[in-house]
Amino acid sequence: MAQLEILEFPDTRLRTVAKPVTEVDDRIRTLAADMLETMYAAPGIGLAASQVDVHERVIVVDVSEDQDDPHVFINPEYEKLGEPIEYQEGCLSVPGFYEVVTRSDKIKVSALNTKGETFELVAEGLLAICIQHEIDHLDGKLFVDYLSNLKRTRIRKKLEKQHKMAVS
Ligand code: QAP
Ligand code: CO
Repeated sequence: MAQLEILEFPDTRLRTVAKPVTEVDDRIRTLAADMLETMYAAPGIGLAASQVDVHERVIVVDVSEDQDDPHVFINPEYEKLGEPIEYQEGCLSVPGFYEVVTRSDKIKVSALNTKGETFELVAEGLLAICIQHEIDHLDGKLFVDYLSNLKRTRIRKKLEKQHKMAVS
């Protein structure tokens, strides 16, 4: 197991559209395990492969209180079932910033598990929100894209300044 480095906004690599996984093999299982380790260490509730500079369609999520309910979704797709809900989101790639985003409060997800089997899951509440946030990453999209240009620019400038401070 290994902890992976997380890319931070406005890194343009976060804009890469991830490719479908063609075979769920040990390489993908190791990636998922390393992503879970990285997410738990942060700590966070969700992480997409895009955030660790691997542009393949894998996400991990655990919204449980005790961080003991890991979910891995490979090639995930979803259908909206519920009502729009507003929730204050954060992101490991946008550290220190939290803003309200509107998403569906219920979704039906289909994906492959780490054995390469197809499964379906109806997710509600925070789990549904988090899965939608992570699938956005696979499409090169970040929660800051839903904010006003003014808010997004402010966040970008603050993070760019921090990144400059960190290397100098
Ligand atoms: C996505 O985000 C999410 O700013 C997962 O300093 C979050 O795990 C979906 C984190 C909220 C829905 C609702 C953020 C950790 C973790 C930070 C995360 C930070 C340290 C974010
Ligand atoms: Co995120």
